Amino acid sequence: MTTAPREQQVLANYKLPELPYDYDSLEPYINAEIMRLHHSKHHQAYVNNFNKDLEEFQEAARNNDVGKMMLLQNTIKFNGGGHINHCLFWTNLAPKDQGGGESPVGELAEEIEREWGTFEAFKEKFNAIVVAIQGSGWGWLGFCTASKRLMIVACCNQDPLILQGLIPILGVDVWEHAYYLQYKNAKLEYLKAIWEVVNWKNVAELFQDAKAAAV
Ligand code: MN3
Repeated sequence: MTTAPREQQVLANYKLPELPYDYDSLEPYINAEIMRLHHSKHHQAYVNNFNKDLEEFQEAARNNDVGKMMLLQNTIKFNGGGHINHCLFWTNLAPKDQGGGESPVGELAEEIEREWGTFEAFKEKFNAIVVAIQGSGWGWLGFCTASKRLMIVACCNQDPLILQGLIPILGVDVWEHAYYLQYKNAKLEYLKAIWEVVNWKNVAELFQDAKAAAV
């Protein structure tokens, strides 16, 4: 296999990001076993497969193999989506002693109240939409670039929210690997618990970035 000049290569060197906290630091809401497996095994697998997909895509592009390039689209969406979704998820969470679970303030809090009345009503609505996902997926709070409003959206598999015209600011992983070892079939209990470790400071920063990007 000949190697293309560097500038012609798709970057296929995505890496698993370090967690900004310890695996056991979200307990008792998410236990250390889940966090260790989720980060070091599941997310790592998305990273590895995404890099492999991109290498194959590059090879297909070099060979002008359009059929192969199109066939790779779904797996790139799946593994690349898995990578970017998890990167966001880790930063959306924080241990209690790093501000996890503290209610949003300022502009983001005002926007949530404008859309859903109260923060409590927002969480209930979010949980109701997300618990209804059939099979694997994600619950999102996203900023719609067209309406310039916040929306709660449920997505299947690893489908990135950006494909629906929304910039994600908070993602909640509702694949079974995210909760089953601790919560078993009680998905709603997991969803109720996760608010205790949401890093609203991070979500507020992403909200500001999304507004700036959508101008
Ligand atoms: Mn996951």
